[in-house]
Amino acid sequence: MRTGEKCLVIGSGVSGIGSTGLLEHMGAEVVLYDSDDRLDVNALRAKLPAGSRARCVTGALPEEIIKNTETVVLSPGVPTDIPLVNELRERGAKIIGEIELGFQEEKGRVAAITGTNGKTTTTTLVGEIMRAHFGEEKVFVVGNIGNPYTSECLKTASDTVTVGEISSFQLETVMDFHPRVSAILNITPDHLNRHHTMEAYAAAKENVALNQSGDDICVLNYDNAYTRDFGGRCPARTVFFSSAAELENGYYLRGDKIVKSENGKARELMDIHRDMKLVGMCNVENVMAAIAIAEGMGVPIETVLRVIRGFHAVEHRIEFVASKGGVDYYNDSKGTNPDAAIQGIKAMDRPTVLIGGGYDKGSEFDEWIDSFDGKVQYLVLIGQTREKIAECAKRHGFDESRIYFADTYEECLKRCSELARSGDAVLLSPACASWGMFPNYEVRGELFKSYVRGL
Ligand code: UMA
Repeated sequence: MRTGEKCLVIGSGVSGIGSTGLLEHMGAEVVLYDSDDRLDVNALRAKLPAGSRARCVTGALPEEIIKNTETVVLSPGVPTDIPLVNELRERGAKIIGEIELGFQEEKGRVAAITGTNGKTTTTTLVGEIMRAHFGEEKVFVVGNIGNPYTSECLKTASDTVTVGEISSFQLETVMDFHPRVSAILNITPDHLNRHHTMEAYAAAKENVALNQSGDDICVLNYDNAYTRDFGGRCPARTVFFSSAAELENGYYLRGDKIVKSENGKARELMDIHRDMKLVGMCNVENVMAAIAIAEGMGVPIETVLRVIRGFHAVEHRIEFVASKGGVDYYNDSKGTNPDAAIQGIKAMDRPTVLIGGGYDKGSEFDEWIDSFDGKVQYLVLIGQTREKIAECAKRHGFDESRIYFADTYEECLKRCSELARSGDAVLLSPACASWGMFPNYEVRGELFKSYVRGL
């Protein structure tokens, strides 16, 4: 970054605030812009560090800024193909994302985790393992998990480790981003209204390994067609994990045991019931990926296994909330797409009242409904997608009289508590994003939990 370089940051959420602060530190002249004209410029300024000289603009972007901008830093939620970004690109501005900007100041080693589902659990677990080995103050956990990279990268040093949860939105705009170890946990349909095609979505995910070489490691899921196929093209040394196949080399599930195989010689590492507090096959896969990533980063296996033994579920991911009148309530607000929600329903081992619906990302719900497997007794639907889900459920033979609509989460919970019998589970696993009703899935999950506790 040149001193005085004219930079435009688009989006004034946490990523935009982090990017603006970092760019100013790098000596750039910054405009922080948000297209939402309801936002107050003074409120934006108040979010910036004291002494910031960034110009804040909301609503329409003046022509003189568009003309003078040399570098644009996009927040993850800003699509790369909107007219404004296209115009800036055509006029010769360099377009990067917030992760790329953060990486420009990275001085240590990076482990980057992407995938449609399991990112947050795996990233959190890998972060804990790294802290146990390298020390609390030597590890930074950043990215889609909610902590912008640009807010942490200046603290990195040659002996620190950054663990990043990196979304497809963030990977669309990387250029030099180069993790020592990367991982693609799985690729299934999601965010198609943003990426338009599965090919474009998968290509964005594959960018995590864009700058890796044979000296680096890419951890991939052998059971997922997209990631297995990528193994053949990936520039890094690939390490596979599998919950379904025995591998000559890699990590796999044999009965109840996770084993590590080297040239066909398998060594037992742990028992998934005795040594894991996490539930569900998705979490067995996350744990295998975390072991592969941590070993790839040089952590001794004893430390890895010790941390896994003590590790509990991440908030909002198949999280047990409370038992009320013999009914167990689970919060899986992080089930923001059908595939994630399939993992949620698979983890239930009893009759379940399922809460679904939310923002319409253009997903199809057929596979999710097929995965109900007779377990779902009632569907309580809410949000923009509720009719679409109800229609799909009926097409798949789900009894119409067992489908209910609700307008608010309060009403939803009331209905669930009436429908569930002692011994049942109530599961919030909506298969949809929370946007439109909530700013993010965390707020949705918190609200659900507060209503459950109040029952
Ligand atoms: N905006 C514009 N122009 C646009 C679009 C948006 O100005 O064309 C503005 C909005 O008005 C808003 C701001 O951009 O004020 C929001 O920016 P943002 O959506 O990038 O949100 P941030 O607060 O910066 O949060 C982002 C990630 N959000 C998204 O990817 C949508 C957070 O992931 C992430 O935790 C954070 O950066 C830190 O890295 C959330 C998410 O939902 C959790 N991720 C998706 C997912 O997990 O499925 C990918």
